[in-house]
Amino acid sequence: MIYDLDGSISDIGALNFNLNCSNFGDLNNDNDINVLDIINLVNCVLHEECNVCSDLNYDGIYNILDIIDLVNFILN
Ligand SMILES: [Ca+2]
Ligand SMILES: [Ca+2]
Repeated sequence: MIYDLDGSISDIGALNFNLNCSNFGDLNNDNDINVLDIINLVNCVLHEECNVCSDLNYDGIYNILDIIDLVNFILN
């Protein structure tokens, strides 16, 4: 299932561009972008419980590509 930030469930197939995702890549909201956020993203992808801010490449899908984007962002 995919949830919006407010806990509601997104319509399947709906692209949800949420401009409130101010902390790009900071998925656990601790104001730091590090390996913990990667773990957070991996878990949400595996369990299909990602919120809209986890779609780092804005393609509407939560998968390995978003994880790669986050890893690259941290390494850079
Ligand atoms: Ca974080
Ligand atoms: Ca994506």
